[in-house]
Amino acid sequence: MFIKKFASIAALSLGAIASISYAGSAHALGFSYSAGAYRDSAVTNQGAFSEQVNNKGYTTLDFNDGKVPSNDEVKYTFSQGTSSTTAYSGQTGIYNDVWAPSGIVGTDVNKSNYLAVFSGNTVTIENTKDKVFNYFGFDAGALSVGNTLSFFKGGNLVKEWTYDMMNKIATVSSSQQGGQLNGFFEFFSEGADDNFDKIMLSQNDGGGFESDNHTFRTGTGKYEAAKVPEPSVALGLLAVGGVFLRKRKNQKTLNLG
Ligand SMILES: [Ca+2]
Ligand SMILES: [Ca+2]
Repeated sequence: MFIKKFASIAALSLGAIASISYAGSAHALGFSYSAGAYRDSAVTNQGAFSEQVNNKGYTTLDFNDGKVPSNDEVKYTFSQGTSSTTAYSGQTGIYNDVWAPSGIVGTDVNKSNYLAVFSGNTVTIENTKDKVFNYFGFDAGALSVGNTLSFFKGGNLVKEWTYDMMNKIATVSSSQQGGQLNGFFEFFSEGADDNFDKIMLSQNDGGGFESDNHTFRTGTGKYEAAKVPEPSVALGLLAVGGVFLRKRKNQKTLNLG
């Protein structure tokens, strides 16, 4: 119990450090890490999702149909013009294999299709409405040296994240991936300066850059998360409900007695 509590406090502290250390630059695109959430608590084999996945105003693309995603808000392009639907070593594409980003614990193996990017083929994600995003979250996993995530606005680089930045705070280790780390990474604008209209996923080394469950929010200026009840508040309400139930039960016993 103590160890568990300590581990969660340590994870929280690391998250806080990550947010603070990147907040000093001119374009302070915020950054946070968590193990992620499930879209449906009964389905744990689709990777981790944003806490916001079921909230209005967010778009989540899960790659599950195996096709290159496109909708009226987001467009994906591959620099080589093509992508593979078959998983074999070193292929950029959309498919499933053991390197799929895991769920919120390493033993929740992701059996769904995901996006794999290898050296020589970059994936570009653009806002199709000529608007900007102020939030992007994704399940990244089996993190490898060379994983690079770049955010742009009007062709100018806003911020770049590298393997080193992501891997040092990730905590979800997958044994089927030889202990490589996974997790849900979120990037959010602090103001108009760091809104972004383009994201590039590239890989600058031998391994792959695997990700799943990309969540976007189109919006200008500072990112404001959708209001969801804090887990502690929900637990508090449950506890209060429990007290009332017990009181009523006691009352009933007394009356009967
Ligand atoms: Ca998927
Ligand atoms: Ca990898």
